[in-house]
Amino acid sequence: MKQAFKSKVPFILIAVVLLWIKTYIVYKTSFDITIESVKQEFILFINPLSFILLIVGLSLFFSEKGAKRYLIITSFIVTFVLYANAVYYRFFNDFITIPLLFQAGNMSDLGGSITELMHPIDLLMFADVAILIVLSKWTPSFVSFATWRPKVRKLYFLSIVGIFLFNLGLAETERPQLLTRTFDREILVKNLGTYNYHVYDAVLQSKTRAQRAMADGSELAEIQNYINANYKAPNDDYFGVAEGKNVIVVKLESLQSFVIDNEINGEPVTPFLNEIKNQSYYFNNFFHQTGQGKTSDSEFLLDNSLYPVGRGAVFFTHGTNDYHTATPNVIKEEGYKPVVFHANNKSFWNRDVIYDALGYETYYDIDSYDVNEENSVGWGLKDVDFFQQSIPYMQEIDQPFYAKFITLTNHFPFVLDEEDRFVDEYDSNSRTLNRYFPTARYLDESIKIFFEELKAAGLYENSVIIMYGDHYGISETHNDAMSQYLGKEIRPFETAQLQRVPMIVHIPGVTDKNPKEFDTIGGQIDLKPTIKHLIGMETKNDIQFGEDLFSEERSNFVVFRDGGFVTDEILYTKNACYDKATEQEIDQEACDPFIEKAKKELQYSDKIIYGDLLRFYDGTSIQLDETKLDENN
Ligand code: GP9
Ligand code: MN
Repeated sequence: MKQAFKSKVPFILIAVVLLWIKTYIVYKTSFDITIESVKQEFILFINPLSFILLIVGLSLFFSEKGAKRYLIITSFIVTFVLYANAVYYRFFNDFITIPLLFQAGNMSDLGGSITELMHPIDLLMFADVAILIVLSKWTPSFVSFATWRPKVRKLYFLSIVGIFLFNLGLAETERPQLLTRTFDREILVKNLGTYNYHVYDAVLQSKTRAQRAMADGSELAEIQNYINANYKAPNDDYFGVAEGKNVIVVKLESLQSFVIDNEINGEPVTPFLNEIKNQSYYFNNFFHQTGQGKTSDSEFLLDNSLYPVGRGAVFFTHGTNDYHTATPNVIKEEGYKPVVFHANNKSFWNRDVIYDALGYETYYDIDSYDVNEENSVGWGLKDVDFFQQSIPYMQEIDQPFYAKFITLTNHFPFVLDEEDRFVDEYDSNSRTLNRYFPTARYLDESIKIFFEELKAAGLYENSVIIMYGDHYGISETHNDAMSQYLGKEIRPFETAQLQRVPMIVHIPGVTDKNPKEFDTIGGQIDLKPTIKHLIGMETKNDIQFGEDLFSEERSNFVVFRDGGFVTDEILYTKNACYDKATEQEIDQEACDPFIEKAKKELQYSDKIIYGDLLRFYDGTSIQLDETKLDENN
C-alpha cells in the first residue's frame, strides 16, 4: 500500500507542471522578451511558478471531486489570460493592462482584426486543460487524488513564499526598485512573470480607482485660489515672440549644468551647446524636479506644470487621468500638431498610454526607426542617427507642430563606440563619471548635427528650439570622483546645486541677435507657462505650479520632489537650511516659511493627480459636473 502511494503522482503537481511549462513555452514563442544572460533566462523560467503554485494550491482546501473541478477550471482561466495576452501582443506588442483593456480606442482598433490574430494552432495552448480533464475522468493508477495532511499543506504554502521571495530577490539584482519604479511592462513580465504582473497591475488599478472615487472636485476651489494668488503675468518683451512657430523641445538625457562651459582633459565637454547658448536665452539656475520616474517625470513636469508623484512614476500610476489641460491638448486648439520622437519601446514608462491622455497625436517610437547593430549602442539607436532619421518625418508633419525629442545615448551606464568618442574618458575611481564625459560630448555633437539638418530641411527658421536636461546623470554615489573633477568637496549643499540642468531657448532671428543669460531660479515645472507665453497663449486660468521664466514678477523659488527647495538666497536640502552666499548651514528659521510653501505645493499637486481633479476643471472656474461624477465613480 505504502509502495503504491509513493509511486503515484499527485494530480495537483501535474496541473502545476503543465501550466508552468506551457507558460514558459508561450513566453518564448508568443512574446518578444529580450534576454541578455543565463540569469535572465533562469528568472524568466522560474517566474510563473509562485503564482501557479498558489492558485493551484487552493484546490487543497476542496474535497476530491471539488478539487478536480477547481483545477480544471483554474487551468482554463489561467490559460485564457495567457492566451489573451498572446493575442493582444500580436497586435500591440505589449502586455494587457487593466486600463488598456477598457480604453475604448485600443479595443476597437483590435476589434476587426481579432479573428485574424487567432490561429488554429493556438488551440494547442489549451492541450493541458484537455489532459487534466482526461486524467480526472479516467483516473489512471499512477495519479493520486488524495488530500494532503495539514502539515504538508503548510509546507507547500511556505515554499511558495520562499519561491516568490527568491524570484523577487533575483529580479531586484537585475532591476533595483522594480516594484516602486515600474519602468516597463516588459521588464515586469520578464522578472516577475505575466501572472504576478497582472496581480500587481490590479492592485495599482484598484488603489488609484479608490482615491479617484473619493474625490469630488470640491478640493479644486482651494487649490485654484492658491494658484491664482501666485499667478505671474508674462513679460511683454517676450510674450508671443515665437508666435506661430514650430515648437521643438529637446530633452537632453542625463545632462547636468556642470558640464556647460567646462572641460575634460583640456577639451570642451559641450562645445556646441556652449556656442548655441550664447545665441539663445540661457538659464543657468534651472533645476530638474524629477523623482523616481526620471525621464518620464521630466516629461510630466514639462507638459502639465504639475509635480510628479513621490513614489513610483506618475506616467504609470496615473497614466489614464484626465489631462485635458496638458500642453499637447491645449496647443492643438491653436492649430499645432503635437508629436513625440523617441527611439524606444513604446510601452517604456507607459508612454503609449499616457501620450494619448496628454494629447500627443503621433508617437514615433522604435518602430519608426531603422535600428541595427551599427547605429545603436547601450540603450539603443544613437542620438545622431535618431535625429537624422527623424527629419523626414518632421518634413511630413503639418506645421506648426509641437515636437518633443527624447535623446538616449547619454544614459547610464554611458557606453559609446570608439568612433563616436570625441574626448577621452576622465580618470577617477568612478567608471560612471569617467565615461559620462565622452557620452555627454557625443550628445552635444548630435545636437549640432540636428541644428544643421533642421537648417538643411528648411525647418530651422520657422521654429523655436527649447532644450532642457531631464535629471542628473551622476548620482551621489560618485561624490568622491565628482569632487576630484570639480576641485571641491561635495557636501549636501553642493549636491543640491548639482541638480541644475541646462535650459536653452533658441529662437532664430530673435535670440541670435539678442542673446541673454538668466540667473533666475527656475525648474522644469516652469516650462509649460514659459512655452505657452512665448507662443502667445495666456495661462491666467491654468492649473499650474510653475511660473513663466521670463516674468518680471517671478518668485525665484524652485521645489524639489523631496520637499527641498532653492530661492535666491537660501537652499534647503535633507532637513538642513543653507545660506547660498556663504554655503554654510544656518538656523532652520530662515527656511521655515518656504518649507511650508514647498509642502503645500507638493500636496496640492498630489491631490490633483490622486483625485484626477482636472476632470472637474473647465478652464475658467470650478464647475462640479454631476454627470461626470456618476460616470466616473
Ligand atoms: C527611456 C528613456 C530613459 O525611454 O527615456 O529613461 P530614464 O531611465 O532616463 O528615465
Ligand atoms: Mn532620462
